[in-house]
Amino acid sequence: MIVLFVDIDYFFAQVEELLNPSLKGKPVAVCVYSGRTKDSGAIATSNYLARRLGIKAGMAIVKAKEIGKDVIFVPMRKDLYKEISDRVMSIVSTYGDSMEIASIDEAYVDVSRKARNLLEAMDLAKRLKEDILRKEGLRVTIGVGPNKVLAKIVAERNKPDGLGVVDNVTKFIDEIEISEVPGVGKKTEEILKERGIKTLRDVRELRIEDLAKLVGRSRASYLMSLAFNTYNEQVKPRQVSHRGRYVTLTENTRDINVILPFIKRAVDEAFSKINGLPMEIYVVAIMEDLDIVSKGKSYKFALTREYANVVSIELLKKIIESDRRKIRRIGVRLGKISRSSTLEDFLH
Ligand code: TTP
Ligand code: CA
Repeated sequence: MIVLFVDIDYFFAQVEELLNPSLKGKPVAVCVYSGRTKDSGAIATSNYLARRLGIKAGMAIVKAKEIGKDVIFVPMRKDLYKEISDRVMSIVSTYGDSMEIASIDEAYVDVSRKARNLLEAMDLAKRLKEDILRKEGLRVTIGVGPNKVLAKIVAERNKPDGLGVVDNVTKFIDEIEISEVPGVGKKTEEILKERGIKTLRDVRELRIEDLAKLVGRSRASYLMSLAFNTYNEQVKPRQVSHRGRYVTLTENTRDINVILPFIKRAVDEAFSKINGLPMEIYVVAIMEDLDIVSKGKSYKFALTREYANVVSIELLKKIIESDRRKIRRIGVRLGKISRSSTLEDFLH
């Protein structure tokens, strides 16, 4: 297996820089205001200049303002980041055979069939980085590895604007610190550290029964599988059931201009319900006599909301051309949704 892990650098803050070039070169922090008092709330993320001053995700805004007098504080615009994330994920999805969206700014892509070896995978990753920069103006870090976890760890080590590869797998695994392993919390790390277990090489020296006594059976087998390089969880574009949204028109009609704003609303609302991106879209029309006509389309890549808006109009036109009745309700169904899944899945 060859997996790419793609992680957008200081995501929310980078988007703010992108949209407001005057922020470039200055420390920037994105704030989630709780609204209780003027500055109550926390920092969602910050760019690297602000991080150097000690301003990091999770810090209280009040505290951040104390230590960073010259820092530019901007309010979080989640919908905007979601939209941009969708577009980046759509680009990413074309580079592999399956994609797993892990969070708003992270995804795994299985490139085993697109790249015959690590060198080719590196080349693919390099092109993907350039593609995202050219099309969206954003910098990402990519990790290339023989499984999801190793790809994520090597990406983490190469942030920001980096490209990392696990070429010597055994050596790489030997040197992984427990604190670097995704899905392993502080508590587990402490328990192991107390017993002198710091790296995956140390883990390999243990018997699984003894490790299980310390950290529980599922965590023990997770760590063992990583240490012995048998971890092979697949990149899962887990198909959730179709998600849809229907709206009733103000009058029964066949006039596309009247229907357009309704279908746009249906697409937008269907998208806001899903945690991922669809590869399939259907437009469903409920006719004046309550009969149902639908037209759909499947793709090999994940659709952004914008693209889905365009496709939905095409499909609506097809319905109107193929049927003479007036439409009463219009809906959109999204299918083959690649949903985020986390490494915690392994633990359950
Ligand atoms: P991260 O991937 O943790 O961080 P990042 O993208 O800001 O920085 P980098 O990858 O370069 O280390 O988080 C992704 C986004 O999630 C981040 O831009 C903002 C958001 N986020 C929060 O809203 N609250 C938080 O506590 C964290 C950690 C992130
Ligand atoms: Ca990130």
